Amino acid sequence: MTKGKILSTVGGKYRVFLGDKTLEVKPYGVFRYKKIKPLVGDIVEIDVDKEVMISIDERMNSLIRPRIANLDRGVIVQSLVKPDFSSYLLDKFLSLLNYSNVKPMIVLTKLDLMEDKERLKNIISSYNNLGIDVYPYSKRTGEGLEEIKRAIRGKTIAFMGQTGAGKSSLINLINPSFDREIGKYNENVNRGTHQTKEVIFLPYEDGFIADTPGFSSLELPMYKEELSEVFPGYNRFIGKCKFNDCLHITEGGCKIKEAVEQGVLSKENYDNYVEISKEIISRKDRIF
Ligand SMILES: Nc1nc2c(ncn2[C@@H]2O[C@H](COP(=O)(O)OP(=O)(O)OP(=O)(O)O)[C@@H](O)[C@H]2O)c(=O)[nH]1
Ligand SMILES: [Mg+2]
Ligand SMILES: [Zn+2]
Repeated sequence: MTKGKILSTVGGKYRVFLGDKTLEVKPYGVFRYKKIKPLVGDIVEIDVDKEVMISIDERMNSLIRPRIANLDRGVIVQSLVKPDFSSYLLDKFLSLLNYSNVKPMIVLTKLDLMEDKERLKNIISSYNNLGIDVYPYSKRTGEGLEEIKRAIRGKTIAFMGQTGAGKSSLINLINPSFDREIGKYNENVNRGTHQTKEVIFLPYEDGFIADTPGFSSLELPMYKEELSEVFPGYNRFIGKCKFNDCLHITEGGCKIKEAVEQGVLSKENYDNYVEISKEIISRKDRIF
């Protein structure tokens, strides 16, 4: 028996990386019966002769969007301009990563188009304050590229985020032989064109980089109570508010609201929190 990593899916089969080669395998028949669904990123045991996947190792973590498993880092790729930077969307992605036990990292693309340097400084410092590394970069000038390469070397990471943000472009700069297809930015609807359609891992320097399909919106698959704990920066307040089930909105004795008033937590992010929380409440029936 041999172990490998699922790089991608191809018409019901899975492409498994074995170090020196890749092999396309089918899942073992019993998988369907047991409703076991392999994910890209899974470490699996295979029978090389029969070209069959026999078992899946326990996952370190997994995401539902993009559908992927076993990440050392989820790298949120967000553009500064075209589409315009949105802390609301970024806070949503960060909440999803926290919820899924995936450590985040942020790449800000299209630095060449960003004129408001003060805003850029504020964005970087507000996320650095939460202990999250932020890498501004430009495809046009190459600024920031080496820092990103250094940060991901040897790790298993996925680039994820808005369509048109520049995930595939960045992957091509990291290694031109990856040859990912690049989309356009559509000026009429202010977003990308969903160029990348599949989740795929690319082996890179003792690690793996995943390219993933971009999204234009994201529904968080969690309850408002869960959001109140996984929203970026809020987990260290667990158990500190007056009420144990505090949602940090209307309650008195709320340590998060206090921290926002004192400027310890950002007001912009808190406003996003309230907005996302409302969204979850209004959508709950559809998701669960
Ligand atoms: N000016 C500028 N344009 C960029 C930069 N990065 C990417 N782009 C452009 O943004 C557009 C979208 O790039 P992609 O790499 O296809 O974006 P993506 O995130 O992979 O998009 P999806 O596959 O749809 O999710 C292309 O026209 C790129 O040339 C950058 O740093 N600066
Ligand atoms: Mg792409
Ligand atoms: Zn509270």
